[in-house]
Amino acid sequence: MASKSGSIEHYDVVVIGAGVSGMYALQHFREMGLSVRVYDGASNVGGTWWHNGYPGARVDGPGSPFYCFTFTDEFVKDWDWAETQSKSSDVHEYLEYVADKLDLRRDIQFETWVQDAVYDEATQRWTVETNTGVNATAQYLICAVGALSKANLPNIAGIKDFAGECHHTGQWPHEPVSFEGKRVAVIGTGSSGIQAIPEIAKEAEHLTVLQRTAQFAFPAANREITPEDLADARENWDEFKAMMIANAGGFPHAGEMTSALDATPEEREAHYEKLWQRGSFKFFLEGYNDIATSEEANKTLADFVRGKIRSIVKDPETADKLMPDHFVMTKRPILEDGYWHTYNRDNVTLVDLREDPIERFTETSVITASGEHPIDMIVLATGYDAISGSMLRLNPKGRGGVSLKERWEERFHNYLGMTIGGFPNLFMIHGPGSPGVFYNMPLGAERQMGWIGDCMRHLEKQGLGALEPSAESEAAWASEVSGIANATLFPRTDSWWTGANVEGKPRYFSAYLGGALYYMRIADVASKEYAGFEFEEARSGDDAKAS
Ligand code: N01
Repeated sequence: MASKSGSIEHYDVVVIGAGVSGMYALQHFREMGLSVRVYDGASNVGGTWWHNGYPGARVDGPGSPFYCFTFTDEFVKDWDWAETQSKSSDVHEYLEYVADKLDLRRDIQFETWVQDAVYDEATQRWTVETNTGVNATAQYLICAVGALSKANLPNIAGIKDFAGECHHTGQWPHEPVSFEGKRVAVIGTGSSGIQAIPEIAKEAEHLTVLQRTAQFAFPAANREITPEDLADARENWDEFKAMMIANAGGFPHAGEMTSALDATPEEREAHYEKLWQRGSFKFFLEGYNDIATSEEANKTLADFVRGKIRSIVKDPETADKLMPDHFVMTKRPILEDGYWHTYNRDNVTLVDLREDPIERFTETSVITASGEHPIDMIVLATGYDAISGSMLRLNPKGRGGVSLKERWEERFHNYLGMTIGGFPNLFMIHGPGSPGVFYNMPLGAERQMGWIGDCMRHLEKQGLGALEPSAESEAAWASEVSGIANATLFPRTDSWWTGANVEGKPRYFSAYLGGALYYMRIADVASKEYAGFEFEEARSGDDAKAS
């Protein structure tokens, strides 16, 4: 039950973040009969979908209608998706609809930034302090803080002196941003940049793309969702759901089971061409099974895509600059809608920063080694301090006042991607050590929350007050995560998956790449009475709250 003593409110569960995961956390723990309070610094639900309103922002994955909550059939039956790669604003509308349907807002405090979260060993409770002066305690702290929410802002000489508008894609203003008649520079050619660049180019007087790493991008093949598609999804929802649960990425696809190297070059070319024409994530969900594990197989697909780029981009020098040279798929695969064609426009210049690095910004320009580019606006599509960054920004203090920054100085220690030794009763959603960004995120959040809820019930039934992983189970989990990753090509490329995009960050591949295996592993731990955890007897709840 929620209660109040002085200026402190008491709950069973405090959730930080009202994005997709935090929204579901609220619903799930409410259904369990627990008192829940959610805090979010934004003024609305949606998390990443609230902040990413940049031009061209869309679900860049297999998309609608399968990027959604699945815990009730009601939303599937009720909600009409418009396109397969839904616009950011459409996903946000869906999330608002869900928030209204479930009356979530009454338990969410918006515009409230959690400044600190401290564990009290005597009471076995977390205390959170917010910037509004509202403080709360809870037995459980759910960190639904987002895997991609802490912006990576580049520290480039003179950037602070730039006098024009400067926007990061992940902190996009809610007021309209006009590019008309402006000379715009975009830094970054990841998913956000590649979505934004074609849209900005259509409106701006001139667009200068400042590219550090050339990327592979595949046709998004966005299209309208027909009434037949929706009827099919609704009528066969149970079947689709079962496929999503069985699939490694949480989407309704049956994977290809053959090696690229078993096909003849002609067969391979025909297969790749078919997948290219179909677009979306077909290459990853229905492509050959060894693209991410065999250098030789990887090269067949990488060469195919490089050939496509050359065939679309008319100027050979520009095409040369756009040639990616890493293993395809080992940076987050990107979907594009007109990106390659954008370089055929007269108002677009590509600067390859590897050959022509940025020296500095001035009030009105960016100066690279080869000369000065006058600009009126900067768009920073420079990504995120991903996966661990938002947890470290929160920097909770666990047993003995040890901060997460101290605990994670060299490695993001965790068990099952959800719990951290020394931080009892704290659960991360989509954190390091979990499939997180490699899985359909709403579905992943539902499945993690289901496990966490069962774990809380277990504690209650056993009269236990706190749990945390042992050092041995954290070490074993780290080896399991690394063992799976090291069997692939992923760790061999610098990416935000490996932490290489943020200076000083521990450099290793921290996501669990085993797909559906992850959910079997966590279920197995639960079935073995939460093996790998250490428990403490519960102290009296009332005493705990009062002290
Ligand atoms: O960020 P990124 P993003 N100087 O890190 C460059 C998800 N997402 O926002 O590759 C110059 O991928 C950096 O260069 P490099 C999706 O999972 C989802 O685009 O590090 N350049 C890179 O080109 C995605 O993967 C959706 O050498 C600098 C770019 O900036 C993830 O979010 C939409 C630089 C950053 O690319 C992140 O994508 C969009 C510097 N100092 C994104 N610093 C939807 O589903 C960085 N770069 C809607």
